[in-house]
Amino acid sequence: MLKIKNYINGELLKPRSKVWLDNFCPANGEVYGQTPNSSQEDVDNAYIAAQSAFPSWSQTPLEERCRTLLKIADLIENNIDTLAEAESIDNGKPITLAKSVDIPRAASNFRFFAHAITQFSSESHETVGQEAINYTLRRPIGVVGCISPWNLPLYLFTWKIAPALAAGNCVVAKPSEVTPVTAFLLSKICIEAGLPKGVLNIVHGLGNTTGQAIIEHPEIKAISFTGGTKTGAHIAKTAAPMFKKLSLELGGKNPNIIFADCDYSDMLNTTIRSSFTNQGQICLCGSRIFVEDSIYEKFKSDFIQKVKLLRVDHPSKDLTDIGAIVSKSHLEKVLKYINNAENEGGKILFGGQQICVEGFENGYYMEPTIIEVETNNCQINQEEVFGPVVTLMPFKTEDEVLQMANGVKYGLSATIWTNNLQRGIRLSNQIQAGIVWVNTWMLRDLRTPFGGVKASGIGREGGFEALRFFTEAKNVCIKY
Ligand code: TXE
Repeated sequence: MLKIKNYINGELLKPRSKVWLDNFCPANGEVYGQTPNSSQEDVDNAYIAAQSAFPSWSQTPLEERCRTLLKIADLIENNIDTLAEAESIDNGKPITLAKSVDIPRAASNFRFFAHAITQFSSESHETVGQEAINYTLRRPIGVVGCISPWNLPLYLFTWKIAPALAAGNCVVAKPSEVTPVTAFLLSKICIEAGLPKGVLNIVHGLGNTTGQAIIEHPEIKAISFTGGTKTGAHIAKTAAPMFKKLSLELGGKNPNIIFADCDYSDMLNTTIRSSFTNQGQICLCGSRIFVEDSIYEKFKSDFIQKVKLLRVDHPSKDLTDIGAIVSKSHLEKVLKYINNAENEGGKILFGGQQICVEGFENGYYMEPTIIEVETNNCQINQEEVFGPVVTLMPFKTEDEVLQMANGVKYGLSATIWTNNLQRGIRLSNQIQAGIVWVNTWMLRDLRTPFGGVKASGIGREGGFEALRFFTEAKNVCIKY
């Protein structure tokens, strides 16, 4: 049985706590590994290692830092098959997705930030009339904490770690206890790449034990977190009295707004992806679909036809479109939302049920689900379900759809389908979201700011935004 270890001070260690958690495979419901539930002592040890590594790592010439991070990227790529298989087994996502998206992106994260740090610069200001010049130093913070979720395990873990390390920080990181395996494999890769000991430390465990110890640690000066909004609020409350820097990427309830003048087939194919990729467990999924009434009935029928063709099956099969939901408790949560939606007057147009996949009867499978709703003010349109579930609703005017798009507590992303450029720009300007896609979805350029407004979080990741987060600005003023 796979036994995961912490990565502290360059070594793979059992938890001091001696407490282990079972690791379930969502595709068959079986326990196939154990992961540490690390205690405060383990986190303290990780901190001490990071703190001792900091003076040297923060002073390492950029070229050398860059070279080490590029080596990690290369090793991720060289191990793509192993990592993709591990991710698929641990998370339930189709292996084809892990191989084409998750793992390549993890390598890109390291490669991108390895280069970005060599191009990062700060400002200088001449104070005219006072004979003074100011310049800004961008210094690494010290030891920072990175906490990531289970939906895109290695992808999001590295999205935080890579900029933190590139900027010269040392890191105490915790992946989700639900999907710890690729983070463990990354520890081995870091050892092979020759990352100096203590620069990155990975501690495994539950949110309320290991995670809590990280956010409460008085010397871990910044926390980059992706996960649920409730957890984000708890982290903010805990960290505020210690004045920690926070970057919180939280939930979403994103609108997918479809106008009659769009490129219909592109919209239809992309809407299948934006609804159900990764079993709908991506914070960017467009879970509220609003369709202009003149094409509503046509869209409804075409969309149902296409969704019927999606194959729910074991994640290891090449033809699987929808794999297993990440955990039993999450599957139950998603099914409960569907049940409540029906009780609230939602009409299930397709799906809604748990599925039994032959040979894997204890796996956590469910049908892709389409629910027609009559109002945006219902639970299924207001709360993040985070599963293969979308709602449909017609709209008549731009104003009406804008009200509904903004009529939720979240503000992560939005998609607009129209060939009317003015309308696309007008709506993009008014939608309350950190990211707006017009005529596409999840097209990512790693240089762009990534994050949300309202209950979707604070701060931005990506590009120089991430490097700014992981550094402190210091102004030096010289009178000459
Ligand atoms: O997330 P948690 P959960 C949403 C989605 C999902 C809901 C809950 O709606 O249904 O959140 O999912 C760590 N101190 N998203 O409960 O708990 C935890 O161990 C420090 C959206 O799985 O927020 C894990 O590593 N850390 C999302 C990480 O937080 C703590 C992705 C995320 O887990 C902690 C995932 C604590 N007290 C879920 N408690 C997105 N934005 O993409 C938990 N953690």
